[in-house]
Amino acid sequence: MGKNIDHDIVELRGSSISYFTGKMENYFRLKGIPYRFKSMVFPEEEGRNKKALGLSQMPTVQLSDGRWMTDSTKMIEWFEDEYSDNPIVPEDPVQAFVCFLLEDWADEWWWRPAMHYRWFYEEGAQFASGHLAREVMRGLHIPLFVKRAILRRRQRNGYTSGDGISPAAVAGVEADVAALFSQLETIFSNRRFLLGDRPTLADIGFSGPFFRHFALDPIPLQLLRHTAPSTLEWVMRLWNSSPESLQGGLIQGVPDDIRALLQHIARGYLPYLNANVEAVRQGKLRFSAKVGGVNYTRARSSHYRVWCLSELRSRFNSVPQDVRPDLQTLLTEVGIWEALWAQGDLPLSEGQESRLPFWADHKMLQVNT
Ligand SMILES: N[C@@H](CCC(=O)N[C@@H](CS)C(=O)NCC(=O)O)C(=O)O
Repeated sequence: MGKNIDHDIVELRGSSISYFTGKMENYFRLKGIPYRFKSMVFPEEEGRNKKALGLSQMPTVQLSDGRWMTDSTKMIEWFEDEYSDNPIVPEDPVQAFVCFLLEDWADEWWWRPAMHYRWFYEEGAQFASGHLAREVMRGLHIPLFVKRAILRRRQRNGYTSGDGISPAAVAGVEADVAALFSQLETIFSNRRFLLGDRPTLADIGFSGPFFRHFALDPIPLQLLRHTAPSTLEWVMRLWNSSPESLQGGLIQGVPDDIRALLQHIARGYLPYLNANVEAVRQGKLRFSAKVGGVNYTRARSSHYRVWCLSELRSRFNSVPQDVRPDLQTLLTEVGIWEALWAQGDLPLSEGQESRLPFWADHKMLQVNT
């Protein structure tokens, strides 16, 4: 298997209902990388995470030589290099770029609606607070109902109502999710995976919002059953995949149903990324912006997501010269090109995130509460 010499088992720490932990599990299963899952327990592990990685977030991976890693995107990139058989990034550089874009969108845009469905609705909050209180807060000796209350408040303040989803934005956020479900349903009614008969990085990216949120939390799961059953099947098809699944073929080029997803990115995620850049440039901890027709109020600004935009730009710049004009045409047609470069120089700190996956400079969301 590629460069890896001893195939030692890796340890994955996180929560059994966490977005990015689920994404890593889908990846490890697909690639046949042996891993052992362990629940992260707070507050014990927080100090160690900060010391080893610069911050404490889920999941972390510990290699058999003792090194700690974080950030699902950069961890996957690292493992792809180590386990180079059956790569999950397509060979076609245009499709590869589309995969990086879809993965980033899945990670950074769908996170908030996923948290919304989990924590805004009583059914979701009951389930998730009970589960997390017992799983990751089991070391804390306070009553269960107090743990649950702490969790609800923390998650709502940090990720839903406290991250831009005022009551007036709820309908718009949910309509955005419904539009995604409908677009994916069109794709999965025709194909097994996003780009054909085998999973790619784009499918792994979308396992983040789907596997441990939309297809697990009571309200979105009900929506999926009734409005997007083929998408629900895809969630489990991906989970049930193995290295053999990576033998299937891919479609040619970028078909209309994938272009529709790119247009969706152009409507919401890119305007949001640019508004976030502006806020970080001005040193604002929070910002309000209307994107995709939805008014987000007092959303948290994120240094990490400035770096996400710069990563997308670097990805474009590393596409072979002869392919760039075609990719630029595609991105222009779907409305992404201009937005990708609209902000000029980005407000990044020196070498920001350059040590990932072994050291992180910024948490996904800036801590400011
Ligand atoms: N970009 C990171 C994001 C990881 C992340 O945000 N994880 C969430 C849980 S799924 C977390 O730990 N958030 C920090 C917190 O809630 O304190 C990745 O890809 O791994």
